[in-house]
Amino acid sequence: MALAIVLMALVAAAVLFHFLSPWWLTPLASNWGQIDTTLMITLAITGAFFIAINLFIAYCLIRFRQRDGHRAAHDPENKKLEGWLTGLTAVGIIAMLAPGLFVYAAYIDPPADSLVFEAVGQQWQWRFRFPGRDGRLGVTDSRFVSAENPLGLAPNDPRGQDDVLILNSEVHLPVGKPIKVLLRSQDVLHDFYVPPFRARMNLVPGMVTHFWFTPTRTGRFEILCAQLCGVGHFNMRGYVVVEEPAAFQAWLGRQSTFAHGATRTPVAATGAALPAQGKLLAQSRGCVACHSDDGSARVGPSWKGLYGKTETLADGSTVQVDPAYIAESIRTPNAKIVHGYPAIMPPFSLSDPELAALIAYMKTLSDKTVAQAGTP
Ligand SMILES: [Cu+2]
Repeated sequence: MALAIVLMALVAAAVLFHFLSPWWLTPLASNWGQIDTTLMITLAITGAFFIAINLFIAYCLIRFRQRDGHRAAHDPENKKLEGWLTGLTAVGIIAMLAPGLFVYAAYIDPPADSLVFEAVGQQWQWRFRFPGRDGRLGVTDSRFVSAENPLGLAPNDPRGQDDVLILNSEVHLPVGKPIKVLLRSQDVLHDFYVPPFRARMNLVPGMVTHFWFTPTRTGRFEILCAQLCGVGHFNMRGYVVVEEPAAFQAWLGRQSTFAHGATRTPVAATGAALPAQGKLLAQSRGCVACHSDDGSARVGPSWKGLYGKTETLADGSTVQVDPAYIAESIRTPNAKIVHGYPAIMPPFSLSDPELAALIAYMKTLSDKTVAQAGTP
């Protein structure tokens, strides 16, 4: 009897929580109201079954409870009941799956006049690319990926020369226009997810995936990586700024093309002082996911007081943290492993100016200096 009451209370609490909870879908900011509808259909069907099954168990616990002189009878075959249960389950599953098939078919079938852009994921950052005036994206290949060419554009492809590269994690899009998103990963499985758009898609190494949506509201929306892609996964974030088409065109016009040297994170273009550029870089490239600037413990050594310090390595030897060591640790992290830390950092391809900015930033976090002249 007590168990039956607990079950009924559980059902009542779940239903109340559903209707009273403040944690509900964020307001829709794209054309994909259909995705909300399919979610609601699934929730209604699973919710109805959840209520029915729990109340049925509660009923049985009361109706068939143990009483003197009353024994339960084994009823191994009931063709009629089996028919009903099988039929009902089949109808419920078809009703949950079929709408999703139609919506998914539409989701990956962009209108012909869509604006195309590419989002590229890499542990643990987002970068973007738009076609230039020719309206076509240039060919890419992982063979061409380097510090100077982080998106791996084919250097000699004429279609790629005017491609607009956004080498930080904020991209702008025009409101009210269908947008086709091409997705590429430089390393492992990632997932481009903007919750208010109800839109997400995996980035699969070795292939280009796509979907489309039309932003219906202006605003700034967060991009999340929705596949566990390593220790910095939680920090793999970006932003989509949806704005009026004129403002979007003006923004796009201010970005650099592949041919015009838009090959690096444009921190230098901000005109900020070198340490400030380094700090921006550490945030945009995801370094801060594993390295704190206040001495607190994270996955990797903190940068507080690191510059100029003598580190003990896993093999017991020591090394002074100077510019050469920092450069090596970023470009080939497994060359020297600091004692007590796992060898999990992926190599980062930073250019020399970026490295200089990062080291300038690290210097501000330490009161130590390096004796020998070795500043790059
Ligand atoms: Cu990711």
